[in-house]
Amino acid sequence: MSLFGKVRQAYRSRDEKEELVNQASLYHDSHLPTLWLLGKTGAGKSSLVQSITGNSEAEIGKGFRPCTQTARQFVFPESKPVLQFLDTRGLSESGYDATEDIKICTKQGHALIIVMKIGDTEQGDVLRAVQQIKSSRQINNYLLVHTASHSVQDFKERERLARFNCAQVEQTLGSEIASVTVDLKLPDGGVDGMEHLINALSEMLPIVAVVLREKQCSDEEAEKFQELQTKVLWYSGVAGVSDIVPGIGLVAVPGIQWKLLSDLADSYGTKWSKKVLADLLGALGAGIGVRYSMKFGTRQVVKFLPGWGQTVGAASAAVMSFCTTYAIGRVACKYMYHKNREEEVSNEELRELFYSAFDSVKKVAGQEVAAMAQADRGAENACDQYGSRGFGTNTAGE
Ligand SMILES: Nc1nc2c(ncn2[C@@H]2O[C@H](COP(=O)(O)OP(=O)(O)OP(=O)(O)O)[C@@H](O)[C@H]2O)c(=O)[nH]1
Ligand SMILES: [Mg+2]
Repeated sequence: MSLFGKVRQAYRSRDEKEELVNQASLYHDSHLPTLWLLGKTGAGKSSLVQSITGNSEAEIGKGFRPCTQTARQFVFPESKPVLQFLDTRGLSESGYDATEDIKICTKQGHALIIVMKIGDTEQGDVLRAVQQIKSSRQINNYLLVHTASHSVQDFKERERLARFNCAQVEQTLGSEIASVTVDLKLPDGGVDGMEHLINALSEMLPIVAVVLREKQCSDEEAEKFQELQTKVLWYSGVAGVSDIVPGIGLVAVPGIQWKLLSDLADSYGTKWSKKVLADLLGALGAGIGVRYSMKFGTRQVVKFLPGWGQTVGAASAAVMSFCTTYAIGRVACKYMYHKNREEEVSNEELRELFYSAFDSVKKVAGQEVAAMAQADRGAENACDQYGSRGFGTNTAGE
């Protein structure tokens, strides 16, 4: 885009800015990191989603939306989602064609979870689908989950059966596959092997570790943030997305960060005034560059952060937008929590929290942005492409 175009864009009207933020949200929500579940009917796919998300069977059933002829999507959480499950049906109908489902999965970071009930060695249809997915070369992360482990009491036999199915899949893939053994419905209502499963999923999609891994909160303030964390991640993702397209972030990122702060303020039963916001940003200090982020967009902030200045590409700006938005959200929560209680928090403490929050999502941001850039074959291409969908920067006649 020409310099003139960029400058014009920075002076867009409020409605236009709002529209850009909406476009970024829509784009984000249709490119969520995806866990794709593949398995025979009754293998335990829905039970797995249920165990991972903590949603009830009924909620899962209601939350699934058809997205292709053979797959349904379940986004998590339902509002402001940061992750989605793709549940494949129709495997037992001969001639399952995974092409459409592969397309959905290549839009973002993704992993294929092959679900097999332990002892069910008849896996021809599943293996044929795995073969097709492998041939597409679009999916790099695979995990095999053996379910209903407790239905085989003898431990050695359980291992033997798991190894048998593992070998079948490895033969199809032509490489080793990570696997975990779980039981999603123990007689007492419990689950076995969940921690291993979440760890394995986290290896493939870092967002899983942040959103779904159980955390020990050090105090009440951290607990309160925990409840809001997924929401903060959603805004961060939207900010990152908007910076993938050159120039958009300049307008949209400050707007998204402002929306995040307003949304969080509602949760703490408070409101931002100019003075309070200036107080918080002042506490963080110019070195962090938040002030610049709110005012000029993250691309400019890159210059102020040590170590980032050299690589001001669309991707690094997007990672910056993601991490900065998350860190602002984290710090704002702590600030509001203590302000409500009329307690003092030192600037030093806020600054340290900003940096640690920033670092804690670098991996997530990097993976999301890399996957997006890969899906769109580079930011410049993406710009042209979104232009035709109304996500672009120039309108007719400009
Ligand atoms: N004991 C036990 N039962 C399980 C386990 N996983 C699934 N089941 C049961 O198996 C049945 C089918 O599980 P679902 O999760 O609905 O299977 P699905 O793969 O979603 O099946 P479709 O939706 O038909 O493709 C349900 O009655 C579950 O309770 C498990 O790990 N242990
Ligand atoms: Mg199901």
